Amino acid sequence: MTKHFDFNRLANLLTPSRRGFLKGAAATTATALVGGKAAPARAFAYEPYPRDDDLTTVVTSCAHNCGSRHMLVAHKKGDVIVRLSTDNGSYQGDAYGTDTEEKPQLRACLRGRSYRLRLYSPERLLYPMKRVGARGEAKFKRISWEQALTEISERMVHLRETYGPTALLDQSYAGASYGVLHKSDQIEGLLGRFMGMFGCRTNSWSVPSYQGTTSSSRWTFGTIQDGNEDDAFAHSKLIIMWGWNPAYTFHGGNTFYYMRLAKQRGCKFVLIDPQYTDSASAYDAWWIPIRPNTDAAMLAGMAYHIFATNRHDQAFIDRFVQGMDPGTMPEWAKGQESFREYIEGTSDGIAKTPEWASEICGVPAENIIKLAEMYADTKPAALKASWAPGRAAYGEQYNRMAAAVQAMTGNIGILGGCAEGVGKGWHAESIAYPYDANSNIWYASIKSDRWAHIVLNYPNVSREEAGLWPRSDNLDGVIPNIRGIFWQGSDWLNQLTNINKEIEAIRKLDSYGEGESLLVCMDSTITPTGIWADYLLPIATHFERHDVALPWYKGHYYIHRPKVIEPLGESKTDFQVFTELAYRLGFGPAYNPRASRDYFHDPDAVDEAYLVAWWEKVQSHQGVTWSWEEFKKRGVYKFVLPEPHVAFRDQIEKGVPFETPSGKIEIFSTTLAQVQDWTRTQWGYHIPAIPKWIEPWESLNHEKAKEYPFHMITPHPRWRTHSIFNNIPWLRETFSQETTMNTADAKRLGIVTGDTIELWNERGKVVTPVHVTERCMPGVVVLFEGSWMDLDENGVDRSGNPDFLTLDNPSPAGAFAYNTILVDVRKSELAHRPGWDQLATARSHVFRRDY
Ligand SMILES: Nc1nc2c(c(=O)[nH]1)N[C@H]1C(S)=C(S)[C@@H](COP(=O)(O)OP(=O)(O)OC[C@H]3O[C@@H](n4cnc5c(=O)[nH]c(N)nc54)[C@H](O)[C@@H]3O)O[C@H]1N2
Ligand SMILES: Nc1nc2c(c(=O)[nH]1)N[C@H]1C(S)=C(S)[C@@H](COP(=O)(O)OP(=O)(O)OC[C@H]3O[C@@H](n4cnc5c(=O)[nH]c(N)nc54)[C@H](O)[C@@H]3O)O[C@H]1N2
Ligand code: SF4
Ligand SMILES: [Mo]
Repeated sequence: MTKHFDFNRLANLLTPSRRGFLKGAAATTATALVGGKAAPARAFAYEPYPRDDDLTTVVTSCAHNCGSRHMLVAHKKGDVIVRLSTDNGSYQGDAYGTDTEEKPQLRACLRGRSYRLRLYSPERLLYPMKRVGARGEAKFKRISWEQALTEISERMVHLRETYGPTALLDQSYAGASYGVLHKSDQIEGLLGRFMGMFGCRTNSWSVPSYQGTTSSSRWTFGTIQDGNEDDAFAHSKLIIMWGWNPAYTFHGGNTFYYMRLAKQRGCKFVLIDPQYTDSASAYDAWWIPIRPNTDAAMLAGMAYHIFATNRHDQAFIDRFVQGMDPGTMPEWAKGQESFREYIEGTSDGIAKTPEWASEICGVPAENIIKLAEMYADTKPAALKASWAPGRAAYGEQYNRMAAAVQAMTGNIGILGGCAEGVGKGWHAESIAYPYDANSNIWYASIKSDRWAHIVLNYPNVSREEAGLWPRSDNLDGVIPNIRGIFWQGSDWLNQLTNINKEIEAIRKLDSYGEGESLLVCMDSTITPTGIWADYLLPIATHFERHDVALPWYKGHYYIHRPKVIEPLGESKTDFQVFTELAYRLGFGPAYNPRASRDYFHDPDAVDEAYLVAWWEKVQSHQGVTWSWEEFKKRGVYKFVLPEPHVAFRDQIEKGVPFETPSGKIEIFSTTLAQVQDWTRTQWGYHIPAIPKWIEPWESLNHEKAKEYPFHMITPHPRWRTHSIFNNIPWLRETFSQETTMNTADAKRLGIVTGDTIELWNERGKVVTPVHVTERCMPGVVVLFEGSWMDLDENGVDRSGNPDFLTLDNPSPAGAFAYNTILVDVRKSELAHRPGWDQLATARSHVFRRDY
């Protein structure tokens, strides 16, 4: 410990009222410091309901990887938030109630509005904790920051010196991606910078959300900025929601508002989904149920019909597209198979007719034809190809096939059309901390959900199995010897595929003996992942630190996030923890150039300086005239764009080249066509140069369906952000973690709504209540991702987390196969456990008990 590191100062960080409360709690009668004098403390809950003018109002935002970013307005008394409200149109300085097409309100959903319960939840981590039982046994004791950071830094050095520069795995993810300063992320995150500078980091390169889409968008358009802003939807005449349910799964903050405008203007809606969704019922959509993961085949059938009836836009194709047909193949690839030849079967003898597609996807051929005609004949039409169908084995082929159909109808770069894809829209200025040559240094980079496979099979793992990203030095192809994991802004043990295999990998790490591996979880609450860690570090939430919020893929605004309240307990920001660890490991000043060692105790001035410098970039790049002080006063800055932002407008209207090697929309990919040795690419295995239908590993068409007759899909829950908010009582009242299944299937199995069922395959078994409905097609079961795993003594997950059933093989382009799952189902006597404690929702005894 250095002399700068003075833990006694912690006491000073506690606010007067909280210090008073603690003091009061120590004496038997509770007291609080009021005006410096001790007075009897009164819990707010028992006070008369405070009126608005008794409270201080602070504008901030909601957070996390939730599909949007809305305003939250905190109303506080002293240092306690007693109410949360949201945008009312007035905070930017406009009249109360302002809510226009150009400048809509950023009104929070139920998750955001219940955030106070997450802040003050019994699961909140307040102190550093150290494991005292076996891993996963959930026995921890409170320790000091000094002890935690000393032990962690010593163990880090030991692992790096003994097992080399790939021994520590970075599993930072998007829990805190959407702030400019306190960031968790695979590429831009604070952890990546910390571990890279430390000289020991295996990175994880594939994105669970949409790696199939990312690969597809990069190959096809050369960028993932292929999204329009949501107001563009208001100008569509036809919106095809392909595996897209924005009523549940947010994809932007005001999507539904703009879709309603489209509806009012006469837009037609179609849904392609194994389940009939609330989005479909809201817009009276034509529902086309489809066998899961067969979307690429259906799109191929549509392409066939569009070509066959000459409905394609040949002028658009000739001008903007590479490889759509023999005439648009590049010189160097003349004679290779173009998309049209594949679709017509000139190359493989199989014409991808609607009848051919119908056999695979279960949609009647006449419906495929009708949809193809609707899409090709309606201008402009938005085929919104969302991510879930691509979150599957060979998911990238679905996304590429959708891009081909979007391109052949000329629906790209025009208002009311749609080229998404990944769908990132307006470009935000996203980083306030130093992002430079020291950031994102890595010594190995693996496909994210291969870590357990690598640990279990080390060193007998091929580079293609690991999905190793190529390097140009002597670490190229070296399989990482993973000995430790840092979880920051991720609950990945609960959220990656095949959890039982992950648990086996942790057991393998255990077998190396005490001190030879290290699991650290940094979070603001105890999480299912944290239960398996050696150290739990309490992280201040975005209410307790200074930052600016970014929109999530869509939206053009910034929301100021002041420090609304002081950090609860002993919590610190991620940036404080990494900076202090970096000082202990010898690179503190380089890691956080604006900070001194004192940052661990007082981060405010440094954070402000980073944010001011960031605001200067915003002012110079984005034409904002407000001063930083004005922004802080108002709390939100909404840009008013001169016209709706439409991806690739300049390419189509002004002839600006696409960012692909050929400068065209590449349906025939230059990159893929030129690969010599697939094992030397990060993909590892062959990927065709044009989009093709490839049978997934598991589906209703597969042999295995005889043994496991149900295809499970695992969408995102409306009432949670992945695993976040699982413990919130208010939200609990609105949902149940249940399986949805079709009436005919249920009848055959003697199951009715409210029964408990078990679902299993060779990877695991889970228990949930069941909801029987006609809204789910036969042969399919729907179970939402993100429940907090809760294993019983027989290894059955009583919470109903579908990731006990998913397969950890990533698709060649890196897509996670989260929706490629066959299972069997039966009625069960086992009890479902919807939370760690159904009534209190709390696992707080885990760390409140005295070990
Ligand atoms: N079966 C199935 N599984 C899936 C999916 C699916 O479709 N099906 N979807 C996948 C997808 S798309 C995703 S994106 C992943 C999400 O996987 P995760 O990112 O692991 O999920 P979250 O529950 O959002 O976990 C984020 C964690 O970050 C913490 N956190 C939030 N803010 C901060 C902060 O400022 N600092 C720190 N240190 N921690 C913070 C939160 O408390 C939370 O525990 O799940 C994947 N899992
Ligand atoms: N409320 C809420 N919103 C969120 C999130 C959240 O956790 N909660 N997470 C955010 C994140 S990180 C992400 S990645 C996005 C994910 O966004 P999406 O991938 O768009 O969302 P999902 O909910 O997984 O699935 C959307 C629809 O696809 C359908 N579907 C599943 N498999 C198939 C298939 O094989 N074919 C077809 N045609 N349809 C299929 C499902 O039934 C569902 O109705 O959502 C974001 N928004
Ligand atoms: S959509 Fe996301 S940002 Fe908006 S209120 Fe809900 S949880 Fe918060
Ligand atoms: Mo995601």
